[in-house]
This record gives sequence, C-alpha cells and structure tokens, in this order.
Amino acid sequence: KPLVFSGVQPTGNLHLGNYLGAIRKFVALQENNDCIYCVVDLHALTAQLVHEDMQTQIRSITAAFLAAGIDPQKHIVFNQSQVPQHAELAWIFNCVARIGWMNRMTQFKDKAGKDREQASLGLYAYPSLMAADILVYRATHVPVGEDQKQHLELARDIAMKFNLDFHDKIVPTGLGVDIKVGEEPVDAYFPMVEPLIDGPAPRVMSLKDGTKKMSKSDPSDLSRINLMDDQDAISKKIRKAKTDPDALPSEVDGLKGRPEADNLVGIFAALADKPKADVLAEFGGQQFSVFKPALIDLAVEVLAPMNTEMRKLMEDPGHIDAVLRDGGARARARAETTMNEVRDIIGFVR
Ligand code: AQP
Repeated sequence: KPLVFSGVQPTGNLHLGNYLGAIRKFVALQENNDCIYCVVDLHALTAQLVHEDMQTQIRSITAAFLAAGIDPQKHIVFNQSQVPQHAELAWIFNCVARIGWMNRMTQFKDKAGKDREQASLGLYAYPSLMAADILVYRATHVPVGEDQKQHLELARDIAMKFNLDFHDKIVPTGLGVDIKVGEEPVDAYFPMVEPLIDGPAPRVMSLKDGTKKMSKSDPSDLSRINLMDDQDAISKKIRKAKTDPDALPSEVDGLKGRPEADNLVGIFAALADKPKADVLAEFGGQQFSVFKPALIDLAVEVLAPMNTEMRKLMEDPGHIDAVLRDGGARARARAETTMNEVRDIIGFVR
C-alpha cells in the first residue's frame, strides 16, 4: 500500500483552509493507503518559542483529526515531539540541503517579515525538518495545501542528493526510483515524494481579500472560518465576505480576475465534493445574495457535526493523550528502522 504522511501545526485555530486543503484529504486517503498523520509540535516553535497553551493546541488538532473521521487504530496519529528521530534526520538533512536552496523558500520570506535577522534559525530550517517528517517513514504521498508545494520540491531535492551522495552505500531497496550516476542507474534509499494538491480548493483565500491565503495568523477573525466557529459565526462571516457586484458566471473561465468570487465558488465546490463547473451550472447568472445563503447552509451542514464532535473529544484530554501515546510508539518503531539504516549508510558506529 502507498504510504501517506502529512502534518498540521498546533499554532492556533484550525480554519476552513486547513480542512479543505489538508484534513479532508487525509480522511479520504485512509481507504486505500497506509497513513501517518502528525501534529507537528516541533514546527510550532519556529515562529514563536513560548506557547502557554501548547498542550491544548496539540489536543485540539488531534481532536479535529478524529472528529473529521481519521481512524487512529487503522492508521497512525501522533505528535512529532514523541518521535525524536524526526529531529535527528532533520539534522542530517541540514547537512544535505544547500543554503542556496533554503534561500529560495518563499514561506520563510513571508513569515520572517522585514527583520529577517531576528527570525529563528528553526524557521529557516523548517523545510528540512518537514522533509525529515516525511522521509523518516519513507512516505511517498503527501496531501497538503498549495502553499506547501515548494517545500515538497525541496524534500525531493534533499532525497535525491542523499541518494546520489551515498549511492555506493545504499543497499538495493526496490523502491524503483530512477536515479543515475553518469549513465549508470543506481538504487535509491529515499523515495521521491508526490504532493497531493488536487481538488477545487487547493488554496483557500481570505474572506476579506481574495488575493491573500486564509491563514491562522491573519489578525482579522472575519478573514477565516474556524472549525470551532458556531453556526452564527459561520453565517456572519460568509455574509460579510468580500465580493464584487456582478452575478456569478456560468463558466469557470468567467471567474478569472474575480478572486473573491473564485474563492467562494471553490469553497462551495470543495465542501460539496464536486467540480467548480457543476457549482456554476447551478448558480451561474445568480447574485451573491442567492449564492451566499446556499454556501452558509452547506458550510454549516459539513462543519457543525465536526464541531460538535471536537468539543466532545476535548472534554476527555486523557483519551486524546492515549491516542497520541499509542500512535507515537508505533511511529517511533518505524522511524527507528529507517534511522538504523541511515546511520549504517552514513557510516556511524552503533
Ligand atoms: N488557505 C489554505 N488553503 C489550503 N490549504 C491550506 N493549508 C493552510 N492554509 C491553507 C494547509 O493546511 C495544512 C496545515 O497547515 P499548517 O498548520 O502546517 O500551517 P500553515 O501552512 O502555516 O497554515 P496556516 O493555517 O495558514 O497558518 P499561518 O497563519 O501560520 O500561515 C498544510 O497542508 C497547509 O498547506
């Protein structure tokens, strides 16, 4: 079975972008894959070191995973800090990755802001830890939002360089990755990860500005729908969402140059699990005064049961911690197998 890995940071309220770009896909992928889903708490330190509510945040992401329908028994759900092998492999990847590669990462530029000298070294090295998160399980498929595409390309570059640099130490793995040294094909240790970014809402935009990503860190709460928002809040935020004065077009092409309309149609399509063209076939020619109430009904229908389940789960932190402990133990065993091989490939004594 293909191995799927993905993670979500415990850094604030989960929003519709995290749900449609990532968590909803995690749920769907369970059927035909072996899945590992991680609350990436080590990543949470990169932008801000001290988190007063770290434990609550970790539990609330876990509750969202479970409430959305992830099965922690058939698959693995855990928090990253329980598996130190992630950080160990990240160190090795820090020595594989080149500074020039890291300098091209747009997320670092965005998150570091103007005073780059004051950003943490961890924020800079973030993509290297992300590559380790995935490759410590030698996972092949990674469901993420579009904002993570560049980091996954970097993970492929890191895997490729490791494979090439150590090609004469790598025992045949049967991974079938086609790498060559000169004209000679050689065996690869780390697979080339495939991002899974498809769907009608790979990048959900802010409700206040269709050119900006919906984000946990946007100071305006009206810019996003949080998974913990109640019916009234969802309704208010969609009613107040920015739009343009025109009616909806009948064809997807008509959404070009209309970022807010495109975003709301994409959200509707993703929530209804159908292509944007189908949504426009139904609502083309209609005003937002007709479309928005339909979107509110749909969003409430999808999000309300999850919201209720998340609240219920959060009442029993002991249960959530037990899920994470069990997932952590299973993840650690797998990661240690990889690390033993990596230590041998590099030539450490053990
Ligand atoms: N707006 C989005 N549209 C689609 N997917 C999104 N994701 C995030 N925002 C959108 C996806 O959600 C997953 C988890 O994200 P994360 O918690 O690792 O952090 P992030 O990418 O930094 O996302 P946020 O929530 O927007 O936080 P800030 O405010 O810090 O930037 C990832 O798969 C991501 O692609």
